[in-house]
Amino acid sequence: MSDDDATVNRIEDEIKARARELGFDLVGITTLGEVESAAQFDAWIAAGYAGDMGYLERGAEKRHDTRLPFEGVCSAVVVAMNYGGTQPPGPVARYARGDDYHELMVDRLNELHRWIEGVVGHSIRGKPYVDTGPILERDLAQRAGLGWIGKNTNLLNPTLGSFFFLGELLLDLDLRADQPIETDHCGSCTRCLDACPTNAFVAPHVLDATRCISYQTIEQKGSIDETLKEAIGENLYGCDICQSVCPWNVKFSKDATEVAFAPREMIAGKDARTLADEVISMDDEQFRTAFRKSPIKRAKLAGLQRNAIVVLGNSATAAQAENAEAAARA
Ligand code: B12
Ligand code: SF4
Ligand code: SF4
Repeated sequence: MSDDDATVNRIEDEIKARARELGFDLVGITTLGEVESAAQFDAWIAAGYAGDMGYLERGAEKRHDTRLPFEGVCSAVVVAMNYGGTQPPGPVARYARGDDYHELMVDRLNELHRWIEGVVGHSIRGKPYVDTGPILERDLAQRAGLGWIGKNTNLLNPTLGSFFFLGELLLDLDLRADQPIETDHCGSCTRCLDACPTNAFVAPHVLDATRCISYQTIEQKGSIDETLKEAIGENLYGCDICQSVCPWNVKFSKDATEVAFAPREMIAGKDARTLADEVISMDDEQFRTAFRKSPIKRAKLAGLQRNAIVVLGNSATAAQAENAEAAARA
């Protein structure tokens, strides 16, 4: 190994150590370039699985090559932040129970960027993204060695499961890439595919987003698909089912250490019926106060109330069924 190599290695190790100090749970480094799974992405769009998420198609070309979203960059520091898969199930997906992750992670990636500039002693072109750029983040994270893409399409890490956010700092700085995890550790397991209540997986690794509860309750702004209402069950906002059943999450999920991701009072420990009732009776001002800084703001009050009506309909049906069963037993 030359002296130059030793220096480069030291920088990478220091970057990773600093990223961990900033609260990131996983860190990997990769080079940018053509995206191996670009063809799968195109096929997915062509099949109509993106539904109304038109921004995915609009940014398709940039998603083919990770150098395109921000000109002049060649490496990425890819990070993951655990949001706590150990939390009990509930009507709100775990990722959305605390404060919004976008700004928090982007701020810290900016801090990492400034720190790297300090270490190398000159300014470096670069840009952080957390969900915010035309980048296939799971593909990039796989390439950076953070995990493998499970049959439920989530990125899974062998020591943390999949209940984490992804983000990346693109840089115009030559860095040595980590080795990707090439092995698919799903094996013959199909638990996620079998557990999905809306049958949203058309095949392993391929999700029809239009059937996904997460899409129905968060992304799409119209009415909820009639044929899916019952299967949505008590999921008021998002869905964790295909992750909760995953053996890697059952075994390796960890409590989140980031206080901003702790469930807010409005949500913590509430059952679906209680929370849906509260949402139904909210006005705009109460919604803004209850969900200040929360990812739930994305659905707006009208969207959340639309979901609450579905949940209440389903929990009424469930309660009626229980009563009917009890009456039949009496
Ligand atoms: C659009 C979107 C959605 C859509 C579509 C989801 C989907 N599976 O595509 C909806 C609204 C449904 C959604 C839901 C959720 N999302 Co989302 N979403 C995104 C977003 C913005 C883009 C994803 C995308 O481009 N999809 C297009 C498809 C084609 O890409 P893909 O699923 O990643 O598929 C790739 C691979 O699977 C591979 N591939 C295809 N076929 C095959 C076959 C084999 C054999 C292999 C190995 C690979 C492979 O190629 C594809 C292209 O690279 C990303 C952020 C980002 N910029 O990447 C977050 C992101 C993927 N979402 C995230 C989260 C947390 C969620 C939810 C868990 C939230 C929730 N609890 O409700 C659910 C999970 C649902 C699920 N099972 O995926 C995290 C995932 C973190 C992780 N550990 O993986 C991300 C990365 C956001 C972030 N920055 O943290 N999401
Ligand atoms: S998030 Fe829920 S609805 Fe979407 S694919 Fe997973 S289990 Fe199915
Ligand atoms: S449940 Fe099984 S098949 Fe699905 S992602 Fe986890 S290990 Fe893979």
